Amino acid sequence: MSDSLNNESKLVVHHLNNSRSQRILWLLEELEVPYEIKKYRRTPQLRAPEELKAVNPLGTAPVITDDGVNISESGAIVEYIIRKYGNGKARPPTSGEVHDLYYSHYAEGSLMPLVVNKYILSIIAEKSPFLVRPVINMLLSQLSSRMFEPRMRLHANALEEHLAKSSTGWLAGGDEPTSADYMMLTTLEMWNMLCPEMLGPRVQEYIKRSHDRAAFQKALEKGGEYAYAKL
Ligand SMILES: N[C@@H](CCC(=O)N[C@@H](CS)C(=O)NCC(=O)O)C(=O)O
Repeated sequence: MSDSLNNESKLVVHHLNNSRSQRILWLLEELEVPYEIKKYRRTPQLRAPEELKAVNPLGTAPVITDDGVNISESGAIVEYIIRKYGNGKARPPTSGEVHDLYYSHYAEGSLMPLVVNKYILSIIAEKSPFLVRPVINMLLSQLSSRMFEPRMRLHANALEEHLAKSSTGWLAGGDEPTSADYMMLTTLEMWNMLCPEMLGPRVQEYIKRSHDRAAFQKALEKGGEYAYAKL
């Protein structure tokens, strides 16, 4: 978080194509909070452009600017927006408060690193020099099947079991998505793009349920390029 001289009155979302900032657009659409989007495009190396460093020294998205202050880290942004603009919405039922807290942190804390590491393994194989590719592929495939896949299976089973207990299909068991869902959807979308066969039917339905929401579709329309969902 950093101070800035931005005096715009409307909340600004610094949005990077094909990125986690899509979850912030979805949240703002659900809450019907007025906002502006400042769009940034990934470089050919898939990095965020340098100018994002003007609002976040780490140069990553999402970032929002509200009341002249820049806030980064999607978990912090989701919590900030719900507290300040939620107006009673996106609140879990009392019985789901602990789940809401858990999944809000688990999404970036435990699950995303696993998904990102699996993704990195897949691109190392693709980008390695042609002659050594078969050897690298073999090593990476062993690493993946011994280290990553058993762990991902544990996560996939735990998620299926949790969703089986939710009568509404949302992670905190309320009638509407809460912080847990805004945080988890993006992580699950990325996993689903990488190896959908590892995700169970309840998680697949969960992704579809989220994508079918009018607010999600509106956010998709406004945000532009997003490889993880269809308009
Ligand atoms: N844990 C951070 C992760 C931020 C992050 O890594 N964002 C990615 C987009 S999904 C990014 O900006 N990557 C571009 C880069 O690192 O150059 C969050 O949830 O906000």
